[in-house]
Amino acid sequence: MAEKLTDRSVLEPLRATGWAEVDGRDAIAKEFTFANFVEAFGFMSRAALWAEKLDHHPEWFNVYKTVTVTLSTHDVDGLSDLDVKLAKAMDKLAG
Ligand code: H2B
Repeated sequence: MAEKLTDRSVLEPLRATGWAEVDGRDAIAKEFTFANFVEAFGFMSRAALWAEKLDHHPEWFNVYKTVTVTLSTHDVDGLSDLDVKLAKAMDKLAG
């Protein structure tokens, strides 16, 4: 079971890669932009495998080569370590 983040300092390195806290909600979001739709969809496919592995799933929205991702843990109604893990995995996948 995921646990709500108590140490918010773990968000600091994510801010540096473009993640930002969402207004009015305990969640983080980032917009990823790729060269084209196939690259964007490839990222989503690879991220989906990570999501399954972590049993933790993104909220996301794709328009052409842009993927907007919001991460939050529904089970704890806020951010947990799983959001940090998935955010880091996504940053790696996006290159
Ligand atoms: N994803 C996210 N983002 N938050 C959750 O609380 C969550 C999830 N819970 N994926 C998982 C699945 C849970 O529903 C299953 C039963 O483990």
